[in-house]
Amino acid sequence: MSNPTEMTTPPLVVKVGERLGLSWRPPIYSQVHSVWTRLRQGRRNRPRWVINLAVAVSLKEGNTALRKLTCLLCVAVIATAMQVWTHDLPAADTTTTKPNVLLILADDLGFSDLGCYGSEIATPNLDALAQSGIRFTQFYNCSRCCPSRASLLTGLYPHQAGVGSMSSDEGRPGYRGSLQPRCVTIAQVLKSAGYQTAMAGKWHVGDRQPPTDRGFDDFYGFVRGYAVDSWEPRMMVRLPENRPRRSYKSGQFFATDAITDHAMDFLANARNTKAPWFLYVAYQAPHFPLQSKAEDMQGYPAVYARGWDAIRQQRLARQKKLGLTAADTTLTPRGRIPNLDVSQRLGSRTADGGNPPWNSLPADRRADLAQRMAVYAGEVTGMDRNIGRLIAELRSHGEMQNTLIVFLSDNGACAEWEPFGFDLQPVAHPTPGTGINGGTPGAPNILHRGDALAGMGGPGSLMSYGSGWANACNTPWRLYKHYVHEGGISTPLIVHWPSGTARKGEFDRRAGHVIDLMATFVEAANATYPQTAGGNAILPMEGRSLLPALRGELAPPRTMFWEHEGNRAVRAGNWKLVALHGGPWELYDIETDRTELKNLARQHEDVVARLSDQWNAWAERCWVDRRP
Ligand SMILES: [Ca+2]
Repeated sequence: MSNPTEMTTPPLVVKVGERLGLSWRPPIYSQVHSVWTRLRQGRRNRPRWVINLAVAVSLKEGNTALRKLTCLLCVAVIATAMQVWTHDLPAADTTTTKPNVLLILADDLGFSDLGCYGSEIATPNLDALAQSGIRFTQFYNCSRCCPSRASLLTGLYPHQAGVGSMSSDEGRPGYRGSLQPRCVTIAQVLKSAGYQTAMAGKWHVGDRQPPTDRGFDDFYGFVRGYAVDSWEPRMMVRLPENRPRRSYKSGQFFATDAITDHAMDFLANARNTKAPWFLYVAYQAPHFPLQSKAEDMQGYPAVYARGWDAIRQQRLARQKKLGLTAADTTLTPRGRIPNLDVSQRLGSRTADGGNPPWNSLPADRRADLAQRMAVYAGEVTGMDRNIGRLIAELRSHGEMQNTLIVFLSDNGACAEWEPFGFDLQPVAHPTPGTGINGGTPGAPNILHRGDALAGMGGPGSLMSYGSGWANACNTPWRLYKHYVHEGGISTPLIVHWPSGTARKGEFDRRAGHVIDLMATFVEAANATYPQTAGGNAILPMEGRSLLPALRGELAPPRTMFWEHEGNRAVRAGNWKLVALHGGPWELYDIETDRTELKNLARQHEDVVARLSDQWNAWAERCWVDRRP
């Protein structure tokens, strides 16, 4: 709390001073303000909060019993005095005490793609957020765009929400391809608690039910399809229709920038209402087609000329230095090629079925692949640049202190489908609100040479980067998006909320899941999660609030489950039981072997039996297919 201008709600003494034209604030203003805000926010939790503060103060000041007692008494006296003081104020104004909520979702961003998670990619704004917030080391998504988004928006497992697979209706209750009447979104719940709600970016949880039918007051982005051409403005739609939207001159549109432009417009609208706001910014970056502004990818081609083997080693070394991963963590072997048929057709197939050693590739192939990764990195830097714009906007309005910011990715880096990547054709006649939705396994690969290299990632260039680079972006874990091994479901998670936590720059090592975001926001907003909505019974939320982590409380053991495309897993304490579609159960001790290299299934058959029973019971309860 170094910047007093970030305060949201001045105490009376400051208000009076401001009325008199005085800008001076007492040195302890920040601390007093924090105490005051928390007391007004959390009347229900006040006793526990006061005790927590007393303990925190006493630990900071020393260990003697006398000091602890003194601090305890002091805090009790101050808290009692402030309680009396606040009791005399008008009823708590929810428009100022509830936190704003900014949820930022990246698309297909790997576990190690941020600087603060070990990357060489420049992400200074997210790194700064991490430095004054908390990074989670074991936070999980649902390994694919649609299931992760359905789960994080509803607080349910994807199949409970109706989106166990993609956005097509497969008929079965867990695989309807859209959010079902038995769930509500975070936007719906926070709206019922007085929030203004808005979304910008990628929806992908139901083609026929846009965000504005699910609690969002405003929307800009695309409802259908997995991605847009970032250089093509005609794919974006504004909802409700006829609301104001920005127009861009020819050549001025870039999707990540435009999503941010509209997100900032929505914030301006929300501020006019004086209500707290919930903003969901779902960037499509860095999902393919990989595209980047030239300014964002400067210097990257030379970096990636080193190749994926060197980058993997460098990232792991940085992760160890940061304290993100254990010092004895070993790098997994090069990842396997997901689709050997495509690999055979494109000429990338290897004898062992794994990604090839970088140095085994011809020079022209290395130049093409280095440029693909440079564009990807530029797209990540461009997203970070735009997050910096959002943060600057919050700061300029004094909203940083009491805005709960959460950043994460919806799945691990994307290996579709082999090491060389593919090249799509631009959509000639876009439909507003509809992005690209075509299949990709049949797409060709173009080997760019000479002058063509410089055009990669620019207008008309719609490419992916393949399994070799995806492997590097998930360093040091195994496998990729689609799979439920650690490389598929592990995401960076940054939580930033100065009014809500004293922890700064720390790692939190508890296991968490995107189902936790609903519970987190419900608690932070003092909202009520409904039992019914629109005449439909609503399933109880499955997750746990992350606020105990912000308060520094220990996490009790928990069990979490996954299924996607027949890949399945259960995490119970430190045990993880995981299987590929059609494959046998593998058992890992995540505490000592998060790289999933030492399969303990044979040594612990009892654990395998117990956890597989739990997985089957979960599958039965949550409409999950039990495929062989
Ligand atoms: Ca995704």
